[in-house]
Amino acid sequence: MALEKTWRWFGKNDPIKLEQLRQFGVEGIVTALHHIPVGEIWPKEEIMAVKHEIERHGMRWSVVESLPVSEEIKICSPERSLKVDNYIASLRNLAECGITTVCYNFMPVLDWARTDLHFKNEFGTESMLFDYETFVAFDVFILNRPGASGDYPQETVLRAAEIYQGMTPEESNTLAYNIIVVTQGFINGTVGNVLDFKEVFLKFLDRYRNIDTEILRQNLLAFINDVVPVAEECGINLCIHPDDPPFPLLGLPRIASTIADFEWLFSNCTSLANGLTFCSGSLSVRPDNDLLEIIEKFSERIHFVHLRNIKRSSERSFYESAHLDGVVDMVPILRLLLNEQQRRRTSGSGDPRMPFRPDHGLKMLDDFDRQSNPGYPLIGRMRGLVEIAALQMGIERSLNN
Ligand code: DNO
Repeated sequence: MALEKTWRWFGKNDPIKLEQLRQFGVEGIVTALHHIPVGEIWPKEEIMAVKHEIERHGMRWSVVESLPVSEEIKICSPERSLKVDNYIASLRNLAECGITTVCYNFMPVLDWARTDLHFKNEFGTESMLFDYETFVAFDVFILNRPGASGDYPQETVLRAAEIYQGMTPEESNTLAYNIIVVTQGFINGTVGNVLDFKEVFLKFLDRYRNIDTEILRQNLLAFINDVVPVAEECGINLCIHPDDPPFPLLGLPRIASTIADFEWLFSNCTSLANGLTFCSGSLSVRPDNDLLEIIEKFSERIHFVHLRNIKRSSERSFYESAHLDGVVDMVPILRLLLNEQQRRRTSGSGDPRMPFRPDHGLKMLDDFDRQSNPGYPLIGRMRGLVEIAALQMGIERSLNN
């Protein structure tokens, strides 16, 4: 027994090719129809084309990551109902094609954030870093978001000012471009690769002017109430991805960061089709998130697993580390997940595949010679996949002996 070994693949343009993946044991693919603009319907023929391509290489399309939720749904604008209808149509199409695990997130505007995409680790590897004060420098001094400095304690703003003063104009432009365009672009970012990306971004942020935590929660719940009954009817498991990082940024609310957030979401809609993507890397950034408690509380609704590790550099700052080396102890996490898989197998209730993917990876060895999306190198992720697979086997054997 083991969690299904999956791999995020970005489609035909991904420099890492499907034919390479079976070589090191990948069983399932995690992907999306990246070429379809957010909010439009995913047609069945296009889903089938990708599915066949994956199957031709001896794997299965295990998980959709992500079927993105349009900003119109998150802010509940007048186009909301059209976007929800489209979302539902895509879900039905996916189900008809036999793809039944769908990950999404409900983060306003930015899907995830890092301030350094080339952080040098010891021994010559590279990963991504999020430095809170540098992010504040971006928000307050580079983006010049109106009212931004009032969203942070004064000492944080002062420290951010020092950081900003130490940057060249080129460095500050790269920081903004990385946050708004580079880290978002390959996963269907909100702001395209346009010259005035900062202005466009500010406009998107401004649409949340009157949206606080409570309103965003109500908008999420309205979305869940619309789509979960359909998902349930057609056998789809939806799974929300936690906020990354799991605290408010840019004056925007965050509602999928803590155990309390998930308790709220799952108690307001108890269907198991209303599920969770357990992401160890995102959740562990907050020391007050007890990852084992999260698994234990929500185990039957964990439909997808992201395994990744971090090291904290200060209170809200962290960098990504090797999968088995960091604040996340993978051993008890895997033990609980394997227990849940066993429960599903013996009880016959719930999908027993429990797909996991090595989320992100260190850039290492000839990853430096190969183009890849930030966080998604070949060798570093392969190392994570293999380490986690081997660890599971060890846990499994020790449990059974
Ligand atoms: C980045 C990812 C995110 C994640 C989405 C899920 O590498 O962790 O893009 O896939 O937030 O909806």
